[in-house]
Amino acid sequence: MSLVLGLDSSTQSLSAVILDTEAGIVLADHSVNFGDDLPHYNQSHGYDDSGSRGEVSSNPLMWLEALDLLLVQMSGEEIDFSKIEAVSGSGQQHGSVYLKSCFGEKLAGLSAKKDLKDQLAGCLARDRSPIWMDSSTTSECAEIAEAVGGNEIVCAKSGSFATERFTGPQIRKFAKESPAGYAETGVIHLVSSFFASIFAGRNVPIDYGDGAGMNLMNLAAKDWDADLVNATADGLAEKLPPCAPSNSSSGRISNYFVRRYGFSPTCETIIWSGDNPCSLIGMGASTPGKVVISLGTSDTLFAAMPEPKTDPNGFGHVFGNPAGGYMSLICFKNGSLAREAIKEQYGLGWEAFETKALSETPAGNRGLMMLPFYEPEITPAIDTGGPVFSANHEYSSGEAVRAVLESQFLNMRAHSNWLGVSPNRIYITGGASENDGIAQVIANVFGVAVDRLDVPGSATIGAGMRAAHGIGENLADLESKFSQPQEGRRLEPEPAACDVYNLALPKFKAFLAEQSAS
Ligand code: ADP
Ligand code: XUL
Repeated sequence: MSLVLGLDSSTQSLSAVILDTEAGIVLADHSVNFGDDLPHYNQSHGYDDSGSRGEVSSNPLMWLEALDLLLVQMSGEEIDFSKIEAVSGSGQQHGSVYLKSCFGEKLAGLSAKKDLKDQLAGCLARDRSPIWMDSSTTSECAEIAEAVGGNEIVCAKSGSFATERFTGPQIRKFAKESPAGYAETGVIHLVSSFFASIFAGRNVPIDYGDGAGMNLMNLAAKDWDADLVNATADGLAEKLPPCAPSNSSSGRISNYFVRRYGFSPTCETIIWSGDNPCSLIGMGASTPGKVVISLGTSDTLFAAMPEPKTDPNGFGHVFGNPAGGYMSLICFKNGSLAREAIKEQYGLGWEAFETKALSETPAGNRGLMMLPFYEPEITPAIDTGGPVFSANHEYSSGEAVRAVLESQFLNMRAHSNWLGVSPNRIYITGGASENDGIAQVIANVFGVAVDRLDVPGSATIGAGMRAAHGIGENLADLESKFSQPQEGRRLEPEPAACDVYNLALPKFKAFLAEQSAS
């Protein structure tokens, strides 16, 4: 029996699975919800968005407390960590943690008698970690692009235009606004490499998957790009951990986990990656051909790519594929955020939300559309100051549910064209993928069948599979064991509805263009 541990530090929760890779089964599945389980941080969804200029951040101490809490809870369930052979993880992408130079030394000497949070609090050079929802760095993006000769160059080098939520522009903003804090910073980690360092007991590299979401890594060279680094902030080269392939080992697990939780001292740690790259693995989509839509806090659409191909409009991204090569990703910020807003506004549960979408209204919603941009949207980059409805009409709850879903997936279809792929099936994952109403709208808007996998949390499972891959297991074998579609849950496209959406697409685009211009 070969057991591995996969973790996922996402926007709202920290989750863990234990995989038996020989048998192909998930032995344990645990989660700590930041808002519910750690209410003293006052971050009901895992972040603080009270900043006035689009700043969104999380408290890194909350993440550390969540890690100890999760492992305590798992120990309480009599999980025996001593049999785990390897650990890896997944982190929400782009978020950054600013640490003093003492961080590495402190990690090496952690006491198993004290909590991580109490021992590491003194190492933080910044008490906040900006996360992917932050949209406050428009001027920093423009400055970086100008310094290297334009966004086309930033994109050719890094795989993306200079992008507000990406780590480089966030670092630049911190360096400009808090020069003393920036000077005190010895190392800047991503959420993924921060957690990976804690498990390894030392500063570890950033993997190519997550490193590509920083506007700092040169995609072709798979290393920090001197022009981008210099354009971002003075002295940044010394503060970045090295880049490394996603299956790199970072050595044996730190003594902290051996003494406190009973891990074996021979347990290997594999560096972490971003949640979307991990999800690519967990969905069994590491080779080109499968398109995945992840319906989490944000919605993302991604696929493995044989060669890096960039989005001429600047909304899509190219990241490293943890299995080697590249992946594309398009992120829609108002995913579950918008669906939840409609659910709350009309006082619905998810079940009612699902039924209404399916039964009370026809496909096309009799022309009633909306732009569901409760928060400034990433794809396309637009701030409508809240949702915009196409008709001056009081939307019933059924009409509102259908409007939010149809507009979200028409928007996704309109903005994924550049990939040039016509999938014959879409694989969905994330918290909202359980919802048949949502899945059916996706099948109809894209005109292809939609499948779900047999496992919960593709990023967490993908992290576990990456741990096994890191100690030499074959990724294709792991995918054949863990990434199988659920039997009997495929949703086929309904031809009449597909026709309606083919006609609705240009109308949606025109509505969007009209609002973008105003
Ligand atoms: P993240 O990884 O970004 O933290 P998850 O993939 O865990 O997010 O998804 C969480 C989201 O899933 C919640 O914010 C919630 O809105 C949504 N969700 C959960 N259950 C359902 C459901 N039955 N129908 C629609 N959405 C759901
Ligand atoms: C991807 C993105 C989000 C985060 C949060 O670019 O910003 O999907 O990874 O999950």
